[in-house]
Amino acid sequence: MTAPLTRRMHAHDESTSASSDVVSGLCAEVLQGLTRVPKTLPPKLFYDAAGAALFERISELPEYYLTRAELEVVRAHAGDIATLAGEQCALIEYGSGAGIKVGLLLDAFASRNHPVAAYVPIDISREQLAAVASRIAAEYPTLPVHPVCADYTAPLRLPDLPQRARRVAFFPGSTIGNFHPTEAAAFLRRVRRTVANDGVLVLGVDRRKDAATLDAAYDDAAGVTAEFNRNMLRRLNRELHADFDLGRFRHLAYFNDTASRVEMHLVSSEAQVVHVAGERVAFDEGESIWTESSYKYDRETLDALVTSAGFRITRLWTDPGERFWVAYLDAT
Ligand code: AVI
Repeated sequence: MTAPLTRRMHAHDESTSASSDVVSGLCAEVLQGLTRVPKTLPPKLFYDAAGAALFERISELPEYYLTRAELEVVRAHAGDIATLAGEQCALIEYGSGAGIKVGLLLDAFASRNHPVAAYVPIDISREQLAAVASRIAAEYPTLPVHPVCADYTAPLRLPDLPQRARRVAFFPGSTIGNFHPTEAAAFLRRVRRTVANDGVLVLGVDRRKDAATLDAAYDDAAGVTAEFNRNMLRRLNRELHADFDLGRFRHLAYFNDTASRVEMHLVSSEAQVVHVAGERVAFDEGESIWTESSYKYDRETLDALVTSAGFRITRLWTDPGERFWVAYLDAT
């Protein structure tokens, strides 16, 4: 008989234990970023409920190839991943989002008769996490699901997992690209400690390519990415009592070839003063808030990154258009 969801899903919430600390921590981080030169805001602020919905729309845009390209690779190679990883894996997904790709992996494990010992989705968006966890628990009735609501850019504690289970981390979507290289290495080292010596990381990585393709992917004709970017200010207005006038900030996205990253900014169209949590923040005309970087990797930079974190590339798969990689990394 199927265990009830409440028994199979042990929600582990890293963010409710001290929610006022979380808000004041966020406030301090925002104010620190807005008083820096250049001004910055952390990309994790994108993902309130409206931002998560806008990101879903982005992933369907004709210009935003990343999600489709990665899906092509996962569809083609989920079976290889399940074969390489073997039986009794605990699947830990960083940033579970809508949970489509992990479904392909779980199906591949099931079709090889490789039971999965546990599924641990980790996400900062509580609504999305709850939706994914209950959908996966309903679709895979024998699978123990342990959702963790947390900001995985910081160290976090995972629920206890079966001792014998091989830990397979899954970090899709090229979210690794949203970390600056030193932060990416530090994050991967934490993943490496989590998966331990016989562990695995399946990593989605966007490949370096021509600037025109990248510029279009982050500045779509329908303006959805611009809306996604500006939504961050809407969130600050609501949650930190800010008074940003969204009409006075323009979306800017471009490929910085030297740094191999797409940068997203919100540019102040005029000199203005904004208040955030009671503090005064002055902008010059044309001054920007740097909201996101999306690093694009080639083979050499990817190799250097994963090696520095204690992994090696065992398999590297790409889509037919050679735009995106899914890397199967073993712990060394
Ligand atoms: C989530 N992350 C990998 C996306 C990216 O492509 O960097 C976020 C995004 N930003 C603008 N469009 C999509």
